[in-house]
Amino acid sequence: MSKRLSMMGIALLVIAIIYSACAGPAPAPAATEAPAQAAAPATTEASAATTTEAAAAAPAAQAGSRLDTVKERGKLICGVNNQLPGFGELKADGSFSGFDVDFCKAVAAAILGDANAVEYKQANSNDRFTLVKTGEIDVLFRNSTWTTTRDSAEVGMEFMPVNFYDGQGMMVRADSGITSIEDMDGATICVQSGTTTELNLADYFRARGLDFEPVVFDDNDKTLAAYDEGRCDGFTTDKSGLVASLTKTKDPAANMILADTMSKEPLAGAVAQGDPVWADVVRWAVFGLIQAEESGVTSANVQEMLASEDPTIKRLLGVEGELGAKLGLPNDYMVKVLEQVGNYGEIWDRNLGPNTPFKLPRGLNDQWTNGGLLYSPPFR
Ligand SMILES: N[C@@H](CCC(=O)N[C@@H](CS)C(=O)NCC(=O)O)C(=O)O
Repeated sequence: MSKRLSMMGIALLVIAIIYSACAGPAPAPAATEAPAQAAAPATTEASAATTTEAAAAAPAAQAGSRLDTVKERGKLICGVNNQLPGFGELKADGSFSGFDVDFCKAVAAAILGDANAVEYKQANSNDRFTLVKTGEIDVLFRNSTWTTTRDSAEVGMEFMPVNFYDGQGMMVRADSGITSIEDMDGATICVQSGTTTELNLADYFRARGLDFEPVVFDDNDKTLAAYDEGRCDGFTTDKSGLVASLTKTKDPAANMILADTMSKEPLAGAVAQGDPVWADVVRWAVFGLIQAEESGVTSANVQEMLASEDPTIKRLLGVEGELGAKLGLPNDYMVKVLEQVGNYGEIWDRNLGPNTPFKLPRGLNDQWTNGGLLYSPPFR
């Protein structure tokens, strides 16, 4: 009996050692989420505060929201792509342009009344979330897919409303005889690291019992160049990225994008977890762009619309109610955004629409009233 008890004692001791060994590293993930817990109950804070990162986060929480930092600084620091025509591109004159870039401008106009008050920082597929988390950038608008892991404490992103519903696709040479991914058993495929693309590729081929050989690079230009030089049978990325990249191939007509959609890629802006005031500002700037399109308010008619009798438009433009003030913004924040940047549809048309090389159909990125997925919660 006593032997059995002492065996139980040893077992309990072993469990305790294992538990404490496991408990040792546990604060690490908590620490990464520490800013998110700033306003959480004291018990959560207490455990997180045992870590250096949590301690470092404490003054930031006391200092207030990043909204104040941006106002004091007088400019927004926005992480964008530099290699993706139509979405985020660094031009020869040093300026950035594209669909995502215009969302940076909208947020700057909402807060500072000036769409040009933005410092752009190039964010690549491997450093983008670190830049957000360390606070080097205030917000990321860079064709980034909202996933569970990225949204979790581990990566620590707070995703904004989806600004582009995308899916992964495949580019192949037009004369390859390939008509669908099912024809690509044994293919070599150029793919970029640090992306959902790389993970989906493996899932998609494995699920269909197809073999492939990935050829991996750390940026889009290198990945595309390798494909264009004939080192790969296929080049895979988000379909938005394929359309943009096609324009950069030596002979766009010699390539084609297959119809297959390999994944869901809801692309969205992201801010760091733990600053709900900041997240709401960015979130309601994006929703404002979407609502304005639904309500028919544009850069051209926004001044006339100030006299609209439509209650949603009145609240959106700050003619009635205090919605801006509730967010820590001027009540007419959306007037500034719309005057200087336009609504979601105008941003789309300017960067991706019929008068651009991309001519993208709205598809899922149409308003819910037109059968798409764009849907702003009510402005009230
Ligand atoms: N949406 C995917 C893919 C994003 C991504 O990084 N795509 C590549 C290929 S289109 C890109 O933008 N590369 C630009 C660069 O390397 O700077 C993700 O969030 O992981």
